[in-house]
Amino acid sequence: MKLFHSPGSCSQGIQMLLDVIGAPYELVVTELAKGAHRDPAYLSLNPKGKVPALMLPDGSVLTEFPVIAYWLARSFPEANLLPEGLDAEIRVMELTEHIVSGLHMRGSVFAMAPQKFLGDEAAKAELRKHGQEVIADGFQRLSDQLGDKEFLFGTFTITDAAAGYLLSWADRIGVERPPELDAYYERLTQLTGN
Ligand SMILES: N[C@@H](CCC(=O)N[C@@H](CS)C(=O)NCC(=O)O)C(=O)O
Repeated sequence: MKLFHSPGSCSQGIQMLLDVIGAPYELVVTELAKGAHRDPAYLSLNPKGKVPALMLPDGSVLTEFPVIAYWLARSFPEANLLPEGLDAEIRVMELTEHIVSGLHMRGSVFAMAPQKFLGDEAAKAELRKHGQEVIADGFQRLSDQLGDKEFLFGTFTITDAAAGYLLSWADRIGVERPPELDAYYERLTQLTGN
């Protein structure tokens, strides 16, 4: 497998899953800051021009965080990245999807990069504030879900990898991580060679 990864981006969550699984993989650094995701060679692999992308052993390329994470979990069942049974599994998918599509795409992107959407300074500040509110609310939801468990669903699942990258952005987003998530976040950072 080859992971197309930009350090500090959401692809760090897929890197975490690969490290937890322990299967061999190659890390292909695709730095967003250098525009590597817009390189024609990269676009020929992933026309969406985003990371993460995972090249599978058969040479095909998988994109979209929840989908890559699900593929990894199902392909390496011994890593126990999903709970047993449909009812438990869909709760993991539900929160993973919320973190990626809701909190990341509709919260952190607005808070960290309002200039992608608007030029006017006041409008940008308004959008940043909206993104920060989405994230503050989301962090609280993660805290409620965690409770006194070690990971969001008890044992480590793909949802924790998504939560890990989002929590790593707290400073850049400008929202404080709730202190009750500190030990959990620290636990997550131990899991990856990032
Ligand atoms: N829906 C995608 C989102 C991926 C995404 O937004 N990745 C960001 C990095 S965290 C990216 O590649 N941004 C580059 C860009 O939008 O130009 C997924 O789930 O993988």
